[in-house]
Amino acid sequence: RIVHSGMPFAHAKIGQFFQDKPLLGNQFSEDTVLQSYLQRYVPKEIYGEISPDLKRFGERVATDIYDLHLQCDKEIPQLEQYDAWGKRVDNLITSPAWKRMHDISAEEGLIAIAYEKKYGEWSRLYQMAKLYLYSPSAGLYSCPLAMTDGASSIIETIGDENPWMKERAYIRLTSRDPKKFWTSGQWMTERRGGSDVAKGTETLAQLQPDGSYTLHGYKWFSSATDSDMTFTLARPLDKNGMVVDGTKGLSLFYLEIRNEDDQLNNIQIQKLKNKLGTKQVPTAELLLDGTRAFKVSDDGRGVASISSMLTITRMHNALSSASSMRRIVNMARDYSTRRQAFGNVLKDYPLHIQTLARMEIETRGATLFFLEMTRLLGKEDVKIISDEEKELFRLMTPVLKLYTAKQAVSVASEGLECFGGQGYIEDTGIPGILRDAQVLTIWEGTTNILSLDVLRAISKSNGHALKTYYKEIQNKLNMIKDNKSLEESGIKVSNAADNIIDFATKNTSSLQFAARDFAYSLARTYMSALMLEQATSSNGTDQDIYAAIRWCQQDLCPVTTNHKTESYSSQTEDANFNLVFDGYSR
Ligand code: UCC
Ligand code: FAD
Repeated sequence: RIVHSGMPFAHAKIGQFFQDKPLLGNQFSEDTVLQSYLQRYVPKEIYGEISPDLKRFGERVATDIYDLHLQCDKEIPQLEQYDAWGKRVDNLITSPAWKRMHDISAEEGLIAIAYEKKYGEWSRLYQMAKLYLYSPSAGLYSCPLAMTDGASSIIETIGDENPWMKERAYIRLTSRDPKKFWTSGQWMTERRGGSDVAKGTETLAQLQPDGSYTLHGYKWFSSATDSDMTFTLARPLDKNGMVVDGTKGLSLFYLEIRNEDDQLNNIQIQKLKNKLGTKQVPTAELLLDGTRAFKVSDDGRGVASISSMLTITRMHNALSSASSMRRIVNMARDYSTRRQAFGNVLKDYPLHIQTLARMEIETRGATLFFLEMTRLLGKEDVKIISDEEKELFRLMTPVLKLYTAKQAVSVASEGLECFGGQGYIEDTGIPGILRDAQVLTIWEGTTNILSLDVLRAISKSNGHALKTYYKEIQNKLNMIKDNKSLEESGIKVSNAADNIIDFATKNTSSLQFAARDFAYSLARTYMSALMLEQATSSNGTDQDIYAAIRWCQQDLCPVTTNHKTESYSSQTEDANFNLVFDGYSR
């Protein structure tokens, strides 16, 4: 029996109990995996210089920048197509918070750090670590930043043949001055297709007497349409008005969105997309109606030339996946100390903590994978990467992107449930984490397309990339040799690596059909090795050991497991087809 002193709802009308909201701590100081990895690799004196900045920024992303993030969620972009007098104006209206994110990105050097190269090969890790902290508080400004980083990388690669691009765009894309800082778009997708760009691209490029081109086409998805410039693909018309079909007809073009007089460069913003998530980003359909552009690749080298941008944006995708997992786990962990049910705080229920622990393991795996790839990218940036490391990086970038994106959706969904009904309520900021995670599997290449890209990387290296992969796993396993508690896990990983090679060697004809399971196998096995390496490193903790063992307990090589039941045979293909189309009558 409870004795009431007065009637609780009579006075306050809304009752007396208010649930404490989850609080964010310093996102760098609380991230033991990030700190530990950086300490493991970054030379001491450099770590001593960058860690105070990361710590300061770790606080900002939990305070003033997080407030802006929530504001971006609320004040989504609008398009004013006509003025009151019927004139077409295509005025894109973005929130003050979104604009502030632009300035913060410059001031914090979120692109600049990687290109100033003050810390040599470690500059990239520093930049990506900072972006990882920023991403879940960025109001999706992480999207234009990814493309800006990719554009800077293209200019670095092909800038010597186009020095004007360095003088005009590169210095702005990599600037720390908000007034100068430019962002870039990346327009590849057209109505006919975003995966099959070679067949999908209808945009035509007409050569002009001054050597520039005018573009005529329709770009179906343009994220962050408020950018200053973009790279895009188009088919140059020859003297007879003919174009070359397929990938060999595509060239890479540079264009600026606005002319010197601030008018759109013969671009019409047809509409803003009505999306499931990423609502903060002004994603539009664009009509290019004589847009002035410059060809910056050789004829027919469009896709190959934009691929360095794809590599960078896919790395950003992975950092967003890992960091969104980290964020929801951190929030759910804090909430578990504040929310009571059945007389106890949630953290006292082992079943609830088991749920959080599983999310934590996924997050750790994703974070280590992303950091390791970033370390290789840093070496590539300063041209000290070995051929084998380069091969590994090429092979594993699509694997990293596809696997972490899927993890992010699953962890975000589980994380949302940790808040019960409140997880479903928009103004907590939590549902957005799930909605924004879903896109990570789609843009920058869907799961299947990236699985096929993995096979492209293997065949381009004549299979050598797989040998390098295998060697790398063995190298990492060598480090855990003397550790008894990890012995069993090590054997499992070693067997999984053997099975991967065995499958690839014996089943060349079914590799396409098995591509997704194959990519998952590469991911899980590699992540196992990374987690074991972390666990046995000099700063590995009991938690690292436990996480590694737990990670290795899952099916590391689904391609072998599924091969036993599905066999990736033509019979399975037929059976799948008949199953899916059972009852389909059109
Ligand atoms: O979605 C987009 C922006 C979203 C907003 C930014 C978010 C960033 C994250 C932020 C997080 C918050 S932009 C659209 C992205 N679109 C895609 O990712 C396209 C997906 N489709 C593919 O990836 C396909 O595999 C294609 C388009 C690459 C296939 O093209 P092709 O032309 O049919 O393929 P080919 O003929 O095999 O390749 C043509 C050339 C070859 O070079 P060469 O001729 O030297 O042999 C390939 O080796 O391109 C090379 N290549 C690559 N090189 C193809 N892919 C790659 C690669 N990944 N790396 C290196
Ligand atoms: P499709 O190619 O039609 O694919 C449909 C399905 O078929 C997918 O599941 C795919 O995996 C599968 N599939 C296709 N081919 C195969 C195959 N050979 N084998 C097995 N499965 C296959 N693009 C830009 O260029 N710039 C942008 O700024 C941009 N921003 C975006 C923002 C958002 C919010 C979204 C959602 C998309 C954006 N995109 C952008 C487009 C995005 O990159 C494409 O949607 C994506 O690459 C997929 O292309 P698609 O939509 O044509 O799908």
